[in-house]
Amino acid sequence: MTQELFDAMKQSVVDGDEEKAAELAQQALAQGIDPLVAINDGYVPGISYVGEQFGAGEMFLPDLMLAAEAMKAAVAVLEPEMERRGTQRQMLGKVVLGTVKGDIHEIGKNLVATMLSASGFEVFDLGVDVPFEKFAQKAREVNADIVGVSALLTTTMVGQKTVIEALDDLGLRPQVKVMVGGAPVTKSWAKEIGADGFSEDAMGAVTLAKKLVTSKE
Ligand code: B1M
Repeated sequence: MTQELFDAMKQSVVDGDEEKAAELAQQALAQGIDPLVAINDGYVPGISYVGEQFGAGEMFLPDLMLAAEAMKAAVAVLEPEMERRGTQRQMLGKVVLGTVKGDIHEIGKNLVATMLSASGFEVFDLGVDVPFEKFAQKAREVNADIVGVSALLTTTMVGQKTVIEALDDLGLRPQVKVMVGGAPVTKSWAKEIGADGFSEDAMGAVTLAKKLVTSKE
């Protein structure tokens, strides 16, 4: 039964059907399904499939855009419940987060923001296509504990290194920790650029952020 729902979720993203995607998200909530499980087991397989087809030249940019809109519509329905589940919490730290300059992929970054915020972090989400220095300026302004930089393109992930340099320029390292993520980002890349950590997904980002603030104490 649940698998049928997950299959329909995947299909709604593949079809780029915003309305259906949102309706299925409502159904998942009504059935008491954990919203993050619905995202990971229902919608992510859909967007991953579309990404593969796009990479193989079988689907095109408009398909990718429609799929992304459907996925966003579903996440928008699930987000309040994700936040609600994180209500009994203490403030763990401040995170400045964004997708690096030249890159407009926001779905994964938004999920990371939601999960961090639901887990007790105060998140300053700078959005997408964020200039390198803006991460550093915001970190100084809000006295951030962590700066999180997302990148989905092999051409933009080098910008993660530039953000670290911008933090260095303002004398904010190593006090302000840096975590990086996004589909092409690896542990060895994080190490190479001097980041404090990398995570493959939104839950991992929460675990990592908790570790990073603890290491500061
Ligand atoms: Co783009 N795109 N895209 N795209 N797109 C990819 C990334 C691509 C792999 C598709 C492919 O070719 N197979 C490819 C990149 C190739 C490469 O560089 N290696 C690609 C390309 C080429 C492009 C364009 C250049 C296409 C073109 O115009 N010719 C263009 C670039 C635009 C730009 O940014 N300048 C482009 C545009 C777009 C859309 C606008 C159409 C749309 C984004 C819409 C939006 O975000 N509002 C889009 C989409 C949807 C994708 C795919 C299909 C899906 C991305 C996504 O949302 N995944 C993607 C293929 C793929 O990844 N399978 C693709 C779901 C999301 C939940 O996962 O974002 O990985 P993800 O986030 C995860 C983790 O990575 C991690 O946690 C998240 C949650 O689990 N994570 C972090 C992410 N950030 C983190 C930060 C952290 C920690 C963890 O700490 C700070």
